[in-house]
Amino acid sequence: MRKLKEVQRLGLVCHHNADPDSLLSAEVLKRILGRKLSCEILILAPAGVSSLARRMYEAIYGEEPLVEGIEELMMCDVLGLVDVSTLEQLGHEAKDLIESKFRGKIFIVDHHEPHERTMRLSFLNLIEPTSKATAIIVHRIAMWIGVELSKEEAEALMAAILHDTRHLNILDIEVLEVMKHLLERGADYNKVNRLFRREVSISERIARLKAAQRLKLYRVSKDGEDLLICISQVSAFEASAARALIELGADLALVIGGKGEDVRICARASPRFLEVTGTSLGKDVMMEIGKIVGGGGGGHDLAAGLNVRGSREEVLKVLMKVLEDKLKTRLKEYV
Ligand SMILES: [Mn+2]
Repeated sequence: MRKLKEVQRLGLVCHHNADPDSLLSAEVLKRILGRKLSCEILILAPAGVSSLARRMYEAIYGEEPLVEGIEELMMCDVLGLVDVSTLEQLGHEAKDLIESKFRGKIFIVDHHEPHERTMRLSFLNLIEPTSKATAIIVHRIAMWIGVELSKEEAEALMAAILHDTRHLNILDIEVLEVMKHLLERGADYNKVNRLFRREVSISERIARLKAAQRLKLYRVSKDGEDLLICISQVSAFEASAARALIELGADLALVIGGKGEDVRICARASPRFLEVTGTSLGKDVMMEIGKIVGGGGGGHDLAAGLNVRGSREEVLKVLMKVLEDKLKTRLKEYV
């Protein structure tokens, strides 16, 4: 604190595509230090802020986050790295700048395993790898310097903790104690929890329901295991529709979408599908279809897609053929 008293401009730096733990911890740190220091304090996100963090910030503070980039970083005398463990996480430009101009003018507030190279640049390390979120360390700083958290600050730290602990899936006594204190400070748990939920639009929900209504179901036996395959069609939101069919119980969901001659296939599989068949949707299914019908197809084992110009009927035929070859069985509709 003594060292910070002489600072004119302090920059709190968030990591690349800043998540809620980085952005909201930095914001609360800014506000609590602001009550003890007279310097200007800025939030810097030289490599951007995630949309989730931005949305949460807006819901808690009722305004857009004020974050600055590299130009403002240059103008600071001291930097605090928040939830940042390596300078690589800040992008080239910021990394080079910090290494050349901020030696000994950095402090770190973080819960990742400390990196020698970053620590060599800093005059103060508040690093606690056993803590489940940087927000926990910021909470501790508030207690040390004797600052009372406002309701908004308590909610911001709570959102950060829920994010990093995956809704308290990762838990220890420290998390529970901090959560208890945040509730006592007036944080609304239900409200914070709701911030993680994405509103699904009416058209997306209609697409999901239509996909269920129009689906063709196939039951396939493979090495004594039964697999359920669903094929359906929508005009939009095919990825969301395919995910919905997996949630309904399909092992493999293939949803065809797109307008007119532009045909898109979206495929999703359960981990069980990959286990039983050894078939990767990206490599074995979509790329194969792509070889026959042209177009760009690919993806991962459990999620893949294909874009092609043609007719839905033709693409559907090829799709069935490739699947039958891969699964070494004929697909007959289950009624
Ligand atoms: Mn974190």
